[in-house]
Amino acid sequence: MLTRIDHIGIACFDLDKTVEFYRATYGFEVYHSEINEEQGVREAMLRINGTDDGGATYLQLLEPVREDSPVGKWLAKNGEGVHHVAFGTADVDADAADIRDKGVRVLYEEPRRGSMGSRITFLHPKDCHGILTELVTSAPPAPSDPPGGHPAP
Ligand code: CMX
Ligand code: CO
Repeated sequence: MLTRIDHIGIACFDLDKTVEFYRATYGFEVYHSEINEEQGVREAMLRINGTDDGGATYLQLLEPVREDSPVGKWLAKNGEGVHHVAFGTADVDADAADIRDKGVRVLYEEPRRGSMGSRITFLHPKDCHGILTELVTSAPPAPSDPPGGHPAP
């Protein structure tokens, strides 16, 4: 069951400048950052709020590390903006299977590694009314994690 908006993925040309915009304009700080080579992105997660399923909602700022990556190709075509919407679930495998049975293309056979050790998959935007849609199961929280159920930065 999808229980929250986990994050909104936002494509940008310059991650550092975009992070600074969100900090200076709204006061949002970077909660976590990493390079995900497989996805071809350098990313910063800005934690916006906790959610009543024990998780949280983030903005995921994405800078491509390769021009031929999904975000690199999308930026070249569209410029900066909202790239995808991600829903959180306790069981990405079950939800992806259910959604595949409904005839929506799920892009990965098995979920892959996403931000902060999560497991992620994507639904094809052409089957989702133009929205590239991600499904996310967060990594289980470590005992030392702060409230919100996510690994510390
Ligand atoms: N949102 C909406 N539509 C999109 C889109 C997006 N983000 N990306 C591509 N499309 C559309 C294109 O506009 C194009 O439409 P038209 O045929 O009408 O022009 C069509 O989909 C095909 O686009 P493309 O540029 O040829 O791109 P590909 O088919 O090579 O790839 C996709 C599209 C969705 C398969 C690819 O982007 C993908 O695998 N995405 C999942 C992985 C990903 O996005 N990783 C980065 C984020 C990582 C993270 O969140 O952690
Ligand atoms: Co994402």
